[in-house]
Amino acid sequence: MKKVYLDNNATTMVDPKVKEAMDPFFCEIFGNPNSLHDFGTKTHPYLRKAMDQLYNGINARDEDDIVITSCATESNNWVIKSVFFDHIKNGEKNHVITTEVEHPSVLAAFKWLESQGVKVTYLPVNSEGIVEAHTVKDFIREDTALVSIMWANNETGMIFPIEEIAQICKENGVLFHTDGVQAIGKIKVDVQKAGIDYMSFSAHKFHGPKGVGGLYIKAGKELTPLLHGGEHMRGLRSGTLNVPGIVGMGEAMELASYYLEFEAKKVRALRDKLEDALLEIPDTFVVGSRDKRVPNTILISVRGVEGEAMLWDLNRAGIAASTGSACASEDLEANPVMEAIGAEADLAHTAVRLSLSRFTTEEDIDYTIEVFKKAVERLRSISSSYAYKPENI
Ligand code: 7TS
Repeated sequence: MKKVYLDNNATTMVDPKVKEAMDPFFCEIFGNPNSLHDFGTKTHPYLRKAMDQLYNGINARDEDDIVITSCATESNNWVIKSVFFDHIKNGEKNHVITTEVEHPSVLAAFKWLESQGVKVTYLPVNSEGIVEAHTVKDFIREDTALVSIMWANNETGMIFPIEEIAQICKENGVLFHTDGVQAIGKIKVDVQKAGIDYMSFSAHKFHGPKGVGGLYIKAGKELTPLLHGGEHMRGLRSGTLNVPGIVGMGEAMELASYYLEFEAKKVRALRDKLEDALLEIPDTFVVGSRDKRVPNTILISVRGVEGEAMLWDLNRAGIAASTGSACASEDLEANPVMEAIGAEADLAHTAVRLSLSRFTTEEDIDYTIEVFKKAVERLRSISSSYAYKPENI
């Protein structure tokens, strides 16, 4: 059976060139970089190269602006909790701002802050699923310590006006963190031009390995270490360095920058072809205008078709997609982003996310169009709630 992977916003295939670059660091160059003997020091030039690849990839000033973490969940939690310890716990400030559509690793960390008595503003999004920069300005208060807003949304692919938001935060003396996970490798990310203070990223979202990520920290901006120990990463984040992971993430970042122009165009063309074809199906809706989205993502709603049911049909045909809704025992939860944008109740459960990568082929797309259309027909024919209404088109 043909296999088509269209869940690249969840994770990506490791690029074979990345795997090749990582291979020597398991059985040959396996020393601990902190060891004084040759086994340890042999890793140093490779780590230096990886750090160069990383800071160049996001146009940070130098490698001192980057700390390696285990994933974006760690990076997001670190920034949010560190701001709590540095600026809130001591009574200096007591308010933070985020959006309703952040990844759970941001939202859950803010929920924890709320449990500590911190006031959190969850900014509402517009019908396209983004927050306008002026909205951020309206909610900043005297005691606002941090604004955390993602660069691109994982469900919709919508790109937030990061540069404008960063500027507003700067003017108001508020720290600005962005979750850059879904932006890297999809659009140009220039942390200095954008003027952000902190940015989280994760290797497995751009064809690197799982279990390694990073945090950009603008020069002069501090963070309190959450992992204390052997003073690794300039004392900011202790723990023996994940050498294969770091080497792999560096290589993946360099490849992402290299492929960006070509890949983005090719991926965009395939995404648009898929989207055009699926929108030919009556009663289907895609969230957000194309030109404001990263080039690989479609969040599509098919009226009358439960998102999970569609996933099963696609999966049976070898196609991997996803839905933000989780299947609880009896209840099907609505996609939180669909709820945040105020989607009609009968559409909130129907969202299916299709996310492409540079490894997606034209044949993958043709096959997906064929399978998807058949699945809609089948599922609508057995749906008790769906009645074709021409006025809905
Ligand atoms: N931030 C965003 C925007 C994400 O999309 C994800 C993962 C994370 C953080 C967490 O990254 P990790 O490095 O800790 O794994 N997003 C998804 C997703 O959309 N479907 O599955 C995982």
